[in-house]
Amino acid sequence: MMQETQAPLVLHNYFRSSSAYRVRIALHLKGLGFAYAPVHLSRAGGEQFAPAFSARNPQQLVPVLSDGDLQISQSLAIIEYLEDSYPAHPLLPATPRERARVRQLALAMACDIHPLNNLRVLKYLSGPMGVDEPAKAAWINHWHGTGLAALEADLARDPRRGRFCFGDAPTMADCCLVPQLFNARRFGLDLAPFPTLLAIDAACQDLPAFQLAHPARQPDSE
Ligand SMILES: N[C@@H](CCC(=O)N[C@@H](CS)C(=O)NCC(=O)O)C(=O)O
Repeated sequence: MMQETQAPLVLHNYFRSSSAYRVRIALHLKGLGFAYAPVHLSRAGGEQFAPAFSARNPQQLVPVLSDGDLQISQSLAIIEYLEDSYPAHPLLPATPRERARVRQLALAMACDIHPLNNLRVLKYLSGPMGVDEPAKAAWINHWHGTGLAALEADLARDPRRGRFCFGDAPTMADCCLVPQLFNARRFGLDLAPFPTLLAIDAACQDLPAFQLAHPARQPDSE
């Protein structure tokens, strides 16, 4: 169900960006319409470095959400903004203790897994650092594997887990998990050691919001 917004929300993003994928899931879970503004991260040296985009986000990273004259970067700040502005279809649970738990899971992915395998880090490894392709692949899989193993151990024993990371409705943690697993698969990591994560991923993939947000469904998909 699409919801009217005061100013059209515009998501500056890239189909394969896992940070942008998080926000697309959140927008669709909340039923919010948005305009899709593609930013190609490698064409012409990377459109994130173009002056117009750098002015929007000096970090030169997607996603950025524009809401009228407001520009918000950082996917979790965007999701929290959506949560505060559009409380229907909540992505955080009700109590401080529960919200801390969901944020803990989301931040483990957004702060400790994703940044080590981000495009600019990989480009720096293969460029100035002179790392060859097998060593780069080992780096990617090491940091994905380490982070996902900790998440698996945590979620497997957690009684608060339900069909999703927290309970039986998707939260901000699931918005982060599905893109992170998409990335891990793309880089060829064997996910068999993470059955709990795979079960949650499967539950998410059943929901239209996650299907609509998938990289393959985006207008700039290649
Ligand atoms: N912590 C940021 C990370 C943003 C980020 O790293 N975006 C990546 C795509 S997933 C990007 O724009 N990379 C461009 C580059 O590395 O040059 C967030 O959660 O939004």
